[in-house]
Amino acid sequence: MNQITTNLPTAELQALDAAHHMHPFTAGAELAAKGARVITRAKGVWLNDSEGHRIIDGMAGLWCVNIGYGRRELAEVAARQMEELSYYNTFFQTTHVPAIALAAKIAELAPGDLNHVFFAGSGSEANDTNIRLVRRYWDIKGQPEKRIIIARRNGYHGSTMGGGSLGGMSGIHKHGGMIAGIVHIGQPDWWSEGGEMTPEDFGLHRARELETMIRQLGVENVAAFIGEPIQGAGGVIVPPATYWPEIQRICDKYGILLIADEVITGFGRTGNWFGSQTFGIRPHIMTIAKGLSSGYQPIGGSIVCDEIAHTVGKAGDFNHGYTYSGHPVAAAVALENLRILQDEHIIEHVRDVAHPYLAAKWQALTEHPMVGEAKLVGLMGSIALTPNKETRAKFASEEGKVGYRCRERCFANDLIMRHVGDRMIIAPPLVITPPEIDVLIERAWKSLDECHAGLKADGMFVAA
Ligand code: PXG
Repeated sequence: MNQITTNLPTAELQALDAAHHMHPFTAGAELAAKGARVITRAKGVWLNDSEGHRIIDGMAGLWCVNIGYGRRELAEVAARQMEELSYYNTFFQTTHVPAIALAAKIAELAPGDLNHVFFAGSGSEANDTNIRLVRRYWDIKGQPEKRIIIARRNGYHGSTMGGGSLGGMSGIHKHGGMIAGIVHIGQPDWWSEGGEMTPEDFGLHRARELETMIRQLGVENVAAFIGEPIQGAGGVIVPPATYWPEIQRICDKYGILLIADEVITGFGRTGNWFGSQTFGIRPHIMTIAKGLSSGYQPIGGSIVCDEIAHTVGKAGDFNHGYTYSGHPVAAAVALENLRILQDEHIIEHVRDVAHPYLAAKWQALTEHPMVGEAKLVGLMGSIALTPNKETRAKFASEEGKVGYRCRERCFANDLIMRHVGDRMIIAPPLVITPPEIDVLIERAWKSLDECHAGLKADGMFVAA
């Protein structure tokens, strides 16, 4: 076979891709017919594809490239680490400096007494760790029947069996089933599900489903509650201000462990180091991944509070771990990423520059005839597409069709803005500058205009 490089014609790369590469969350046959977009290079917030397009990445890859693409420092750290110690495990009473340094740094950054890190290779793996960890904790406490974890419909916690079961997406449950001992309550999505309630009342209403569920199951059977501070993959659903304080109150009242899944909201995305700080959540465990290394290396983990770490640590072996837990190259790269986030004041940039600049322009999108609400926390935003803003109506077409059409226009205009159902979402690299925000917004307006015109021409701008 010829060597496969970026010099091959796009069509040839696409044919090879279709022949041998199974893509995540993708209809293989449909993609094979269409051909995947081939991304070749990236720098800062800009992607290049094999056809010479220069695309602005409004999604930071998959919500992960917080410091932007192409930072040489991380490449140098990786190369140095590979030469010095390319791999060693952290099982069997051994350790190495990158894992020590990264765990200590994370403990310093994390709030409260979240002082201990169990490393994984991804967010999904970390959530699988969490399931086993909270059950093990209650076992040791002499309450082995406390096993059930309460999560939320339309939450996302990964796609391993554990992560996929914690998530509340029926499409995932249908492919392979669910593990036992996980139940779901409603999500705090006021726009779609709030009806006539005020957002504040609806936030309380949805939080109190947790209390109802705990009582129904019996508190003696419930181990933990897990939630994303802001649902990401579910459509950037920002909960009403009343929601998290009420969830916290209920977890405190019943002594239920609280797991904040910070895979997206961690490491600056919401304008603080962690989304829990933005929403005043005091979790016992945080799930982390993505922004931990800005996606330069696959690494995730669980940040664990003193009580759980000490209890589990004193009780003998915790029979759990991954070959790549605390991988030295991934850990060294993550540490360098955290140094850059801190030394270059990137979180301050989000809070004081990028968020305020984008917020005004993002809010102005609601003046577009098909945009209902606009939400933006830090650099995590969504807009709801609707044929009628007053009634918050859904489109007559199947949910997601309009969103898909809008995303296609964005792609055509060299903007990566995703759709989840009929919401459009963004989460650009945290280093995005005001002039780059101008480009993003200009392309978003153009794409919305084109989508709107297309819907009207096709008789699709109608309410259900
Ligand atoms: N928790 C949360 C909150 C996530 O967003 C995971 C766990 C799982 O992480 P890994 O590293 O195992 O993928 C995620 C991942 C999307 C999309 O379509 C979102 C994620 C992954 C893939 C696609 O928005 N989030």
